Amino acid sequence: LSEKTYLDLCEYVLDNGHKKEDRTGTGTISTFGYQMRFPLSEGFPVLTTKKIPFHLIVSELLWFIKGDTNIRFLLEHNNNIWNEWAFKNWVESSEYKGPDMTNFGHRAQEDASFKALYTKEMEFFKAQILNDENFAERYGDLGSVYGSQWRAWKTSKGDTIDQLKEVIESIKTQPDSRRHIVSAWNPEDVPHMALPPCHTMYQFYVHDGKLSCQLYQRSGDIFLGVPFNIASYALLTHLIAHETNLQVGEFVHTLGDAHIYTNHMSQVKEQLQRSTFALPALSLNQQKKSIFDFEMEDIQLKDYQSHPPIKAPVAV
Ligand code: UFP
Repeated sequence: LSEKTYLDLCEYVLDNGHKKEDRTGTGTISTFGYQMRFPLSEGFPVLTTKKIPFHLIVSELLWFIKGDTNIRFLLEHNNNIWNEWAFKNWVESSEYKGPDMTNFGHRAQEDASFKALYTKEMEFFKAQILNDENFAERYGDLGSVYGSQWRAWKTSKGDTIDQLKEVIESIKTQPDSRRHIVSAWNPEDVPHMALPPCHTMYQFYVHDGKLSCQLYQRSGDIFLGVPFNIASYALLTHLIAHETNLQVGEFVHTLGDAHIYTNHMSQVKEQLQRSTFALPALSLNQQKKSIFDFEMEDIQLKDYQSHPPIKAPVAV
């Protein structure tokens, strides 16, 4: 059962995790090195023990696949998951004339009156990104994020490599290859990045007419991040299997620092009390062939039944 694989990870870290401080100052319990296997033919591995907003996973993945790095596309799809990174560019620019937003992430969690100010500035920022193309070009672009690493990796010669297109081509032409890899980790960029890639690389494997994918994730927030990451890479595997005329095999998820934040403990325990529902199925528009042509409405979950969401603070 796919979901049990995730719930086992939660239990494993609750039982074996050691206390570890982290960059955000929140504190975690953590273990190093953990692997999960999700047989994708058993159903689509989205959690049923809490509701996962699947549309956010779809729009974010389509954004990566397009090679887009501007949050405008995400906002057009009501997806706010990358807003803070772009907002930071704006409030740190000389063009910004509003109230001081230094350290806005922490302050919004701790101070209700600051949170009201911040929310107002963020709403203004989002409206500007959507309504003013020029503003969006100046402040909506996140630069080195997955879209550029996957589709336009910068080389020392000054040109770019489309890793995603090349890996799809190599799956089609040399399925047995052991080199079907997409890398997001660029040691030259890392020192200047606010968030170095969590999904450092992934590899595909073809056997018996089935496509499998393994992700190496250097750091995983087990309660909030990992459930999204599982669904996202499962979807990517389905899309690439669709384009390459293969069935889906397994998604193998390898975690480096696998941690539960100390302020997520009660939420994890609550979730572990819940029973699972049968996994939903994924339905892809069969008229579309290339993954580069897929749009939101071409990707649907059928019969997704789940328990309600569980709220938890994001570590910032
Ligand atoms: N994180 C995830 N999945 C993601 C993502 C971030 O779990 O897709 F982008 C979590 C892991 C960690 C934090 O808790 O975000 C990143 O912090 P750090 O760079 O210090 O590992």
